[in-house]
Amino acid sequence: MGTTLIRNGRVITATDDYLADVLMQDGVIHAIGKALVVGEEVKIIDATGLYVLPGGVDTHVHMENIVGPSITCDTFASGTRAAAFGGTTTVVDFALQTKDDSPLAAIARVQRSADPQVSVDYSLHVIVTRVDAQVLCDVRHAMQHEGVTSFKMFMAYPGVMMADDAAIFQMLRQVGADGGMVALHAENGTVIDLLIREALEAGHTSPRYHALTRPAILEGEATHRGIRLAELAEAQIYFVHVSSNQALKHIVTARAEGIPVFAETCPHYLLFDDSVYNSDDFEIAKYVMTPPLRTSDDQKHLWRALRYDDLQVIATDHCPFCMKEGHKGFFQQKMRGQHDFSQIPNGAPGIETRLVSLFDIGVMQGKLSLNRFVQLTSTTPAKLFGLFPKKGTIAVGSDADVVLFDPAASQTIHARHLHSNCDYTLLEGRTLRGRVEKVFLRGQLIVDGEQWLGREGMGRFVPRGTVQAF
Ligand code: DUC
Ligand code: ZN
Ligand code: ZN
Repeated sequence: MGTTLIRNGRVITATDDYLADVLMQDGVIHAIGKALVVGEEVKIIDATGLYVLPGGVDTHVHMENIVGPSITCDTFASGTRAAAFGGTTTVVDFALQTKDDSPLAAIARVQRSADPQVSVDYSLHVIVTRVDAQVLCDVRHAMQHEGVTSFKMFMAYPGVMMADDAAIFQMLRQVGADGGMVALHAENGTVIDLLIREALEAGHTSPRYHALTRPAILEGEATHRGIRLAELAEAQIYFVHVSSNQALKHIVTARAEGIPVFAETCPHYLLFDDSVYNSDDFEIAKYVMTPPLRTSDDQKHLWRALRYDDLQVIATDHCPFCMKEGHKGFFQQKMRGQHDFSQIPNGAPGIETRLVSLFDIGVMQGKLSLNRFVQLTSTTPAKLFGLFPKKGTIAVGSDADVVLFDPAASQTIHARHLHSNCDYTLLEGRTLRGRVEKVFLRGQLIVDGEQWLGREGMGRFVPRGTVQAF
């Protein structure tokens, strides 16, 4: 494997900011220093004027995920290529435990599909839908022998993915004691289902009813319930896709009480608010994600929480479905819900635009420091999900997953220029400051401007350790 020196870049980690040279050798960061002297065989890349960032870690993505009759339109090949172009070099996707199988079978199934396709490193959370003694045994085995240390559970989607409170409590108790993480989708599923049924009975079929039937108070109620279950179980807990102050206020209180509660939000909750739903045009199906977009007041609370560490991660929840049926051969996508909002598959793309959009609206608008930007998008997700310090920082011995980022460049986003299979981006036509120039995965240059140098199958499954939050 070649040796590459990144010369004279501005190295930014969660804690540091300095000019240095970074030497990458054998897939890891070998040395960091001023004016490093190297042999002629070493490839030198001049990074003057560029930020040298640790590769992004996106701990919430969905490739080839089966959601009822739909399947997310990014394969592991297209989705991880899009991730790389966006400066993300590690993703954590999901392995769904179906009704009959075990978490271990779910992991093996997804690995078989992902391994030959991925071009960045990856891991998996298991979605646990059913808990019994055997499942708990398999969960412990996954943690100890498979390097899978996090498990997602749903408080929504009754009859499909929802786990009841006792199942969640059992998982929290065991996984927490073993040092892993239960990640919760917190919404009161049974009340939401009732509201959906009532809306449809009243003839309300337009996508705007997606948001109206998933009110923030039901996210808040479930978040509070999840926290109390974690408190009783004496377990750490992680809330995915926090969108509202109704949820946040319980997280803030619990953290102040010393309960180890952690949470993410997603770029779309920071970029858009619920004013997009003021229409009956089917175009707004693009914004049908769960939870839905909230008010501009909620958005202010999310920013405050990001600044004061009540939210620790910004992950994408990249869950892409095409607007046009048949685009790149994908069917049963957003158009399924043309006459019934409840049939619109929930989710939106975002993996390629995470870093640049947060750099623009966060760093450039003075809401996040550069260090905090790195911490939220790389370091803390790596720590919370047992990937640090292999991933999530620039340090001697860490994987040489490095992004050269140009803060002075800008770009206008168009779906046709992105690398996802999705046929739209929520950021269409928006000009953003900052650009990912080069991306290295374990020392290998995989993105060079617009050029793709990566290869399907070069990404690796990364066994993870326990939570490093304290
Ligand atoms: N939850 C997710 O985390 N992703 C997609 C849909 C959902 O409900
Ligand atoms: Zn969810
Ligand atoms: Zn998700």
